This record gives sequence, structure tokens and C-alpha cells, in this order.
Amino acid sequence: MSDIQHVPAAEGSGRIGIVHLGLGAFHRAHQAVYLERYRQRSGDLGWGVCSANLRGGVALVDGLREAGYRYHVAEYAGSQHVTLREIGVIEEVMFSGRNGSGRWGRDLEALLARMTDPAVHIVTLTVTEKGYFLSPAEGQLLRSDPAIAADIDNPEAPRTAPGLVVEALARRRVAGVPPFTVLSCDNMPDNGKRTRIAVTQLAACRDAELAEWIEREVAFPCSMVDRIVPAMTEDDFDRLTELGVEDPNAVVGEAFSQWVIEDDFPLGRPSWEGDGVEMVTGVAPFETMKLRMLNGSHSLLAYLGSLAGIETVFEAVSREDLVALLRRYMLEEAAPTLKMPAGTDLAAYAESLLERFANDSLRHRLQQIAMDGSQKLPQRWLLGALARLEVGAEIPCTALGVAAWIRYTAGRDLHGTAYPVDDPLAATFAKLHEQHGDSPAQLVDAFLAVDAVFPPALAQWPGFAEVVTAVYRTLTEEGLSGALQHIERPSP
Ligand code: NAI
Ligand code: CS2
Repeated sequence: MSDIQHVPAAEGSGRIGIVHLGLGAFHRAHQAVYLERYRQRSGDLGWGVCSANLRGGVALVDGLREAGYRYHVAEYAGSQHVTLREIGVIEEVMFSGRNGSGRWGRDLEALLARMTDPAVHIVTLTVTEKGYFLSPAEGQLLRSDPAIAADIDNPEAPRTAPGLVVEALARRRVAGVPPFTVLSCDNMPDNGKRTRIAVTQLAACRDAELAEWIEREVAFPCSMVDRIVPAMTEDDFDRLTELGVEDPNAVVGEAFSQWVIEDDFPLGRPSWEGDGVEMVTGVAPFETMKLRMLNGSHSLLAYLGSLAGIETVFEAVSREDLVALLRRYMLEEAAPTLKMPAGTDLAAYAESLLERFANDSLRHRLQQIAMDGSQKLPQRWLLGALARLEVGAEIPCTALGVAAWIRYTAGRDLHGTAYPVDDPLAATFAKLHEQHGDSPAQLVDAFLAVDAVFPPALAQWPGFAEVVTAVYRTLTEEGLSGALQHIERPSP
């Protein structure tokens, strides 16, 4: 490493104005960095963050408390340049999940009190797609999910993110405190609108008037978030130690970062446009572009690469055939489905993504990206694929991706090596493999019939199941290289 830049945290502590749900790697390396930069630039200490974990992540909460709420973010621009930032803007951390003895809600009352505090004007979320408890394809609240059912039965001691938001808003309403703005920073299409649906549908289960008040009074702006922040590995910690950073709460990411937000904050917000945040009136085109091009490519690499025993994104894009697949997917199957503002150069965007994937300082594990496929596929591939089919185009790359994902959910790669399938629907998928594993055609049909994932219009599109089945066969019989060559052949 030839160029290392150190940036200390702003001096002093401030007032908490934001509560964040989902204290994971991404929040620490994205939102917290923007707010730290805002604090340093403006000197305004009014937008400190209380960050909470609701499910897992208690060690990080306790670790940050022990470390006096300071941690580091290493931003790598390739292997020659790294910026080491100290972050101090997270000033309070909480854990409201299940503790070691199985009891829920360690800091729950303190968290709800903080969310009810009139000084808190924004609640942000990165709880992963499944943390909203919406059916992935239709975006409706999963009322019968056990966690949501528990929040319906016992709304004052919520366990889910939507449950916490509903209870906090209910308490603010009773106390005459105006509602905070709810800002989802998860990789979902229309993430604000989806969050609104989760929150209002859950509120309606307890009190129709509360649901109407939320619908009327609460702002749920959408946002597009982008920064590649892989889960930390031992190797990452070792490299930080070599750079003089001994920090168990540190996180690494790429230097690139983007945040586009719809400007709808009735109680105010930090003037973070000075720190690179793009405030817009409609975020949808950017969100869809990022989901279909970046995340769609990521998912292609995740399932195809994992099946072939490839470990990281960097390793995957070291293969020319996979890079060719991504280019073709992005330019022929994703870009034509996007309606971008004039002047957007999608070919240049595709190339910039390939460059970012080739960052040799990140160990972005394909198995991490492969997680929760059922929650990710509709917005990354399936809606775009349907749009292409509707105009008579072919979708060989997406069909290969779908075949690879189906095969991936068997929990064994093409060499027979087993891995855990981490997905809320993993048990359903295991059963489908058990029942139809011997017949690719039946297996594909059974998967396409899972309407929580596949929009019926796509599943029933004439010929779609056949294309997926054919490429599934090639993939399992001839391996990754065979399947990639197969889709390169012009159609007869
Ligand atoms: P992480 O694994 O470090 O953290 C996951 C967070 O989600 C933890 O705080 C965990 O407690 C919480 N969570 C998981 N399931 C939950 C549930 N059912 N209910 C409530 N909370 C739950 O992951 P990371 O990197 O922080 O990513 C989280 C999300 O951030 C992603 O799913 C994505 O939507 C978004 N994101 C991540 C990027 C990245 O490169 N890591 C980039 C862009 C967006
Ligand atoms: C990845 C994303 O884990 C995944 O599914 O595709 O988290 C990706 O790294 C980010 O969206 C980049 O902004």
C-alpha cells in the first residue's frame, strides 16, 4: 500500500437526531461516513445516531460500547490507496433482540424511548430485504410470519423493524410529538413505498386510525444506496493491523459511494448534499438501474460462481467468460429495460461496475451475495426479464442465472461440496429438490410455481420454463464453462 490517508473523527459529542435500525457493516461504512463528513464539514453536532440491532449482532453493540463508540472504516481504491476514517457519529448503540437465555428485548424500552424523543427526526433502516416481512414478488405484509404474528399479538414489545416503527409512531402520536421520517436504505425497489406498506399494514392490524394517521402524516422517502461493503474476514483484520489499526469493530469497503434520496423530510434533515448525497424528487430510475445492473450482475456471479467453487467477486471477474456474460447481461437484458434521464450513459455505467468488481482489495464472498436469493431475484432479474420478453427479446443470461440459482439452492456445488443455503425459503427449496431433483423439467416447473418469488406472468411465459430447463441441464452436465459457451452460440 503506497498511499494511506488518516481522517480522525470530529471532536466532541452531539445530540441524537437519527435512530438507525440494523447496525451492520453497510450502515457503518455508508450512512455513518456521510454523517461523519457532514459533522466535520458543518460543525453541526445535531445529527448524532443511535444505532440498534434487533436480531443478531449483539457482540457488535457491546463491542462498540466498550470502544467508546469509535470505530474505523477503511476505504480501498484498489491496492495502492486507502483512506482510514475514524467514525464517532454513532453515539449510542442498542440491542433489542433475543439474548443468550432466549429472552427478547434487552434494550427495547430504551430504544422505544429514543425513537419517541422529539429530537429524533429521522429513523433509517438497513435490516436486509427480509427484515420488512413483505412477500418479495408482491410486496405485501407477511401477516402469518411468526415474527409479525408476535408483533400483532404483542404490539407494545415489538420484535421486527416494522413493529418497532409502528409502536414508536403510536407513542409519538399519543404524546403529540410529530412523526419522524422513515428512510429505508435497503436494496429494494421503491424501498420507501415498500416500507410504508409494511408499516401501515402492520399498524392496521392493531388500530385502523393509527394506520390512517401514518398513511397521512408520515414521510417514507425512497433512496438508492451504493457502496460495496463485504462482510469482514480475518484477512481484512490482518491487513488493517498492518496499517496500524487494531479495531474489532472496523469495516472495509470500496472508495466509491453513492446515496440518492427523495427529498421529503418534514422535520428537517442534515444538509448532507454538501457531502455528496444527491437529493432528488424521484429516485426510481436510479434505484432500478442499480438493482438491475449492479445487483443483477452480482447475483449472476454469486450463483454461477458459487456452483463452480469460485469464492469472491474479484476471482469471478478475473475470468473473461464471466466478464463477457456480465457485459451482455447488462447491455442486452438490463439496460434496455431502464428509463433513465437524458444523458445517462448506461454503457459507461456498466464498464464502471466491472471496474469496481475488479477491486483487488476487497474479498467480497459470493456466498454472501447468494444469501436471501428469494428476496432479491424479483427486483434484480425477474421484472427486467419479463419486460424484455414482452417486447419479443430473448433473455439467455437471466435464464442461465435462474437455472444457476435453482441449482444453488440444492446446497451442493457442481463438484459436490456442501454449503448452507441462507434464505427464508430454504426449507421450501430443499423440499422441491428432494421431490423433483431427478427431473430438471419438473424441478424448474416447481420452482417457477413459487409465486412469492416468480411473477406468474413470467413463470407462465411461453417457452420460459423450457429455456431455463435446457440451460439447467447444460450447467449441471457440462459445468460453468459449458453453460457459458452454450449461451454464446447463436440460436438455431
Ligand atoms: P450485515 O450482515 O453486516 O448486517 C445485517 C443487518 O441487518 C444487521 O444489523 C442485522 O441485525 C440486520 N437484520 C438481518 N435480518 C434482520 C431481520 N429479519 N430483522 C431485523 N434486522 C435484521 O449486512 P450489511 O452489509 O450491513 O447489509 C445490510 C443491508 O444493507 C443489505 O441487505 C442491503 O439491503 C443493504 N446494502 C448493503 C450493501 C453492502 O455492500 N453491504 C450495499 C448496499 C446496500
Ligand atoms: C450485494 C449488495 O449482497 C448483495 O446482494 O449485491 O449488497 C451490493 O454489494 C451492494 O448493493 C452495493 O451497493
